[in-house]
Amino acid sequence: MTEKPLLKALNGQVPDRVPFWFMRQAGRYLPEYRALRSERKGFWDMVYNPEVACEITMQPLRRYGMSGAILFSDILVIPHALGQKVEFVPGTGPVLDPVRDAGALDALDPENIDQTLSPIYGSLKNIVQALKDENFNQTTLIGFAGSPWTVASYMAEGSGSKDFKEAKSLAYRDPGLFEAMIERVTEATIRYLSQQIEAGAEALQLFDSWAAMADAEHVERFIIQPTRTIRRRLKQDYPHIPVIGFPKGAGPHLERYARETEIDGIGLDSHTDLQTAAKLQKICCVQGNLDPFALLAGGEEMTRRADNILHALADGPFIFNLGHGIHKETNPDTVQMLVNLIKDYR
Ligand code: 1CP
Repeated sequence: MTEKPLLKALNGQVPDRVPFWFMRQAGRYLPEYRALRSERKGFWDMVYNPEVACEITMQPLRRYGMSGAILFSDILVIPHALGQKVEFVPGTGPVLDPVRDAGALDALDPENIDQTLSPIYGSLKNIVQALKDENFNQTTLIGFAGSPWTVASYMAEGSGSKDFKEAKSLAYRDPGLFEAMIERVTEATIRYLSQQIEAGAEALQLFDSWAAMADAEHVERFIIQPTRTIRRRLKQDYPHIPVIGFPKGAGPHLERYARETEIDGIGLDSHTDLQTAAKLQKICCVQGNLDPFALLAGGEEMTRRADNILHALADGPFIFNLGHGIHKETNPDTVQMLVNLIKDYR
């Protein structure tokens, strides 16, 4: 069996060292990322370039030696590979041609996604080699995708949004159409994640960044059910590959999510108190949940909170992470202080 700390934790054990990684650990807070970014034509030009994506994935590891290396890519590659127009507009974020009717949905083709996605499988192969070459033999390669709910929300909305009014309206106005969209994304996601495993991913995370928008019924139908479908189908072919679910903002539904999706680890946002986290730890491995703004601020408040998290959770199956992605103005030296604190715990 494997000895990598992050995989041990996902397997329900307590590793010798506390495993850690940070959402958005590769990104704009790192000067080396900004330097590389300024040389590229755009975001897709980095995501679909296996050399560049590998280099960006490796950048934070060289500084901090995380237990997890997360593939550099984006959750919106799935709509893009399905044939939807997706652009990253500087200063605005992602812009998509919205899918809100049967005609637009029928144009999306889950059979041909590998054509677009194959460079990403190349990135994973490169990362496997780079981890070997640079002696990161305790580091776990994490592949990922967005959850169907979050991805379908971007697809229907056509952009990021504060309230995803268009996507939510569609889910109520035409639940059949919305469900068909979720099903298409689910199929594409299973295929995509299977290929990521074939290319070297050792663990997977499903980002459900907009889980908080779903009402209780939608949580069941559009979040828990499709997540369980993904988990079960992957388990059939790849029983040893663990899956972390990150249902951000799912508060009152966390326990049901953890039990009913059959995932191996649950990513917790910073709203989750540590007693709740400790209860969830009886169901599966927990991951989280320092507020990225506490990391941005640094200092004593950050230290105290990180210590509290470690003392509450690190003696069970646990992966230290943030409650959401690193803020782009975070000082890399503060990240180093946090890393030292985690490494000193055990
Ligand atoms: O440099 C830039 O301008 C691009 C910024 C950027 C980066 C660094 C985007 C655009 N995506 C990424 C990489 C990325 N995205 C990773 C890489 C691995 C790592 O964590 O280091 C991952 C896992 C994602 C996942 C992702 N993309 C999510 C889920 C996680 C989260 O933050 O909630 C979401 C919601 C997206 C959509 C997206 N992509 C990019 C932006 C700015 C957004 C958010 C758009 C919005 O809702 O306004």
